[in-house]
Amino acid sequence: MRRPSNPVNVTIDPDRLLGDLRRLRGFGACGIGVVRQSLSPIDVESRHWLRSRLEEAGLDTRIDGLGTVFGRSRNPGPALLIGSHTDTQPRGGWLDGAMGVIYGLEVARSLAECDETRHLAVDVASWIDEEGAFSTCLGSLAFCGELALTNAVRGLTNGEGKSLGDALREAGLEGVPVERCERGRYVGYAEAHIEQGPWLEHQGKRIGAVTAIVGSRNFTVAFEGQQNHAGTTPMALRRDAGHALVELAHRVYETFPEQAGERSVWTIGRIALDPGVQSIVPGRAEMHLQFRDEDEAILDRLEEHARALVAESNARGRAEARMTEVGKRSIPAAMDGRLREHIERAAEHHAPGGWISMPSAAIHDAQVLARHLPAAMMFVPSIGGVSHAFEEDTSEEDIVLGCRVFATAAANMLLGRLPPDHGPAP
Ligand code: HGY
Ligand code: MN
Ligand code: MN
Repeated sequence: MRRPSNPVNVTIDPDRLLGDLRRLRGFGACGIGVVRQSLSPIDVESRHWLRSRLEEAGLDTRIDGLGTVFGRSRNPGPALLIGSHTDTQPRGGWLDGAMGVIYGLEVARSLAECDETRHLAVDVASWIDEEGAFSTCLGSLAFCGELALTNAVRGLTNGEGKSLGDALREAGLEGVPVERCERGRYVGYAEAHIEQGPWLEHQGKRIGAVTAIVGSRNFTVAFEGQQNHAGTTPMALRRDAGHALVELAHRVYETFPEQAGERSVWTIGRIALDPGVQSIVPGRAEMHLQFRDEDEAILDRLEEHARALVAESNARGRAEARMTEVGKRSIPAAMDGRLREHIERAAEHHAPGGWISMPSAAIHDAQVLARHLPAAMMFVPSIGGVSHAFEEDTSEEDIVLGCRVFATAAANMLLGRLPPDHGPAP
């Protein structure tokens, strides 16, 4: 579907953009990948660097009481809020989140350098802990007033067992106010991100205008059997927690397809056997089950089915299984049709016919902001569809093209100018 292009075109500085992306990659570089989990010393260091770059771009900056980095335009609103995250998975790629934050920095600079857009207000945010070292989308949830820094939240721990409270104290952020969304300041929120999947590359497209973002639910299933001798305990007498876990995992993969939607996904991302040694029948076991879909009704159906499989496991009597939801579930969100149309028009302007509208199978801060502001997302291709892995990458040409499209779309979102033929959003 072709759309006429946008009335305003913005010039970015590709070398400056790539230079900042490469510099950010250096904070926690691990071979070709990046390890920069929320509030780790290297993450805090990178936040201070990012703050300095936002300062140099002429924005009023701060790092808030959770670690989110903000750059606020000195121009009067209404503003466009551009954000993403710079924290990574335990073994992450150099672009997941980071690209969208540096796009925001580059858009703020580029609009300020153009006579036709210098009066426009762009605020930039790097949300803390989108990747959930402590709690997924921690910074955007707090900004939107959906999460407060209570003692329970301070007590959340990361993979090393460090509490959020201790991490904030070590980062020098204890007692610093947590920023909240200023009512009436924003025309909307826009986030650019790598696709992290194969669809753009498979279809030979270079830009994705996101229609909706999936929801995600996370559970642990804990199994309580009886630890025993691996040699002397007859098979018929065992209460092998590991056996019960493997059986349930098999039933998930065997039966989920009949309950799932067309784009549902499910993952058993972690399995632990206790004590995990070869001559002991595991008395305890735990597995982590996550599933995602755009439709809450399908997520409900998958959850109900998973609970039925747990009941079925318990009926086998091998070990007692308990399914518990962990973390805050991510709720599916539709993106704003008018903002999305600005992305589609900008894509048509810079890459005629080289774009598609598509859903996001990854979780993003944009689905939190979408509950409070009109929100839009734009994707660039991931090479081989790989992400959440050191090998994650996108060609420099696609990174630069994506920023051109995003900057043009951002300017037009602020100008609120859709060409006269703007019909209702599809
Ligand atoms: O899991 C996700 O979808 C996101 O990349 N954290
Ligand atoms: Mn991620
Ligand atoms: Mn991300």
